[in-house]
Amino acid sequence: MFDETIVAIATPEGSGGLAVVRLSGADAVAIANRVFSPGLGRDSASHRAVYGILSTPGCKKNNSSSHEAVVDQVIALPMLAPNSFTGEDTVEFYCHGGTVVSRLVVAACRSAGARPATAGEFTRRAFLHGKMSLDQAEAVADLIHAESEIAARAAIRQLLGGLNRQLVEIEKPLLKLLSHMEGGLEFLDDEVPEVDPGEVAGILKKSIEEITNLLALAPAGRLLRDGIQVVLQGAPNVGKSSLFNELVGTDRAIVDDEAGTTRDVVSSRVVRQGRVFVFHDTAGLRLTSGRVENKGIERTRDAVRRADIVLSLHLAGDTGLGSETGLEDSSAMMVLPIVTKCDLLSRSQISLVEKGAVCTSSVDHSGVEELWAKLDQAVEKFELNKAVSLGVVINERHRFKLESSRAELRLLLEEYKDPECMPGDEVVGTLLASILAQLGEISGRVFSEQLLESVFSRFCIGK
Ligand SMILES: Nc1nc2c(ncn2[C@@H]2O[C@H](COP(=O)(O)OP(=O)(O)O)[C@@H](O)[C@H]2O)c(=O)[nH]1
Ligand SMILES: [Mg+2]
Repeated sequence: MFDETIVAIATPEGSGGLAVVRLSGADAVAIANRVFSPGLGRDSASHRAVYGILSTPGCKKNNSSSHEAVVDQVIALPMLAPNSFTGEDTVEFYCHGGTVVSRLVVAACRSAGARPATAGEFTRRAFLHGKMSLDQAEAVADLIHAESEIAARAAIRQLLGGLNRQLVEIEKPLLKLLSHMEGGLEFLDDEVPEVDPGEVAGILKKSIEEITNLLALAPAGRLLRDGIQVVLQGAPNVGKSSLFNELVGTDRAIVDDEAGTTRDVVSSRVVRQGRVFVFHDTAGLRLTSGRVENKGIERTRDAVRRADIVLSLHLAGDTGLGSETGLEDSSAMMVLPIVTKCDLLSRSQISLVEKGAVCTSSVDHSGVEELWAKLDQAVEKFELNKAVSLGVVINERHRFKLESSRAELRLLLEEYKDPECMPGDEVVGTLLASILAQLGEISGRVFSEQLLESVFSRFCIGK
């Protein structure tokens, strides 16, 4: 696979000043020389940019003045192995932007012998050439897709090795223990001293603790990647859609005094102070025989189940705070009580509103800033900053591997609890190898074709 030299546009489609086309592989320089004049030279200097003309191959020398042959004026930048992103010989062409020129540059490179790159293939090659670990490769995708400053900062720190360093620290004593156990099996004549069971238990406990600390950052990882999911919930007509529109700043949801107007979940993203909030307006929960409305209500329950923050709305004058329905099986980390239509209340009635509830009105727009302040406060508790400062963004794949390796570590630790029947080195060795294989898949120290496929297929072409 590495014999092939790949080509793709590395910049987004659309008009822009510049576009970058990247070639990577053993023939990158040779292919570049077939399309680029004056050429990069036989011993092209790495990391030195050269200005010239890019033409369709074959036409370059014989017919360089032909309008049909010339594609663009470009800068070519060779970066030779191993000092490139992929670890292979790479040539980047900086051509004029727009949708046409960069495609013509790719077409010229293909005619000269390159094949189009598949999704994530440049990063996949970088991983396979040992330029980065698998979690760092994932951080490249996180960085590209970051929607907020805080998500971008977390991703760049993970790319610089944040999570990887922690994984290495967890794996080191386990690897040492495994090699000791394996050594013990090879030299049965007592050459290798026995490991003290108490010491083994200590190592296992410490690993469990460190994995637990990483897992505690999993919610922050999800919030950084997907945004903070805020669901508005309450009885029909309480004013959910009106408040949703206030929060997202547009008339996104339909507002009407007819109960049951909102049927589907309407979602909208808001970036505020470098963070992404995703608001979900829902159908009001009530008993109804309407088939479509019931489907909407099912979706509301679903949204509430997956929420990070639920805004639980009550009508001004209603004393039902705290007796909300629909929140029973919510895993939301926070429920904020909101009183709506406060413009309909007198001052004395407002003073009776339960402490902690935010008094809002979509008519005079009051309470919205206070609600934002509460949301900002709530977000502080999710420890996003801790994840950023450690450079640890735990995704679903990492979480799954961390949880399964922790479960196996716990099983192994159980074995050490009974001094009467200590497990043999062989049993411990087998279990340790399995735990290390699970952990190793996070960084890619251990990988299969299937694992790489599932990680890199989510990348875009050109990355
Ligand atoms: N007086 C007053 N009326 C409101 C307020 N918010 C919404 N309404 C009205 O209440 C009705 C239901 O509002 P809507 O946002 O559709 O409620 P939903 O069913 O919970 O989504 C509409 O007629 C709105 O104009 C408010 O803050 N004050
Ligand atoms: Mg509504």
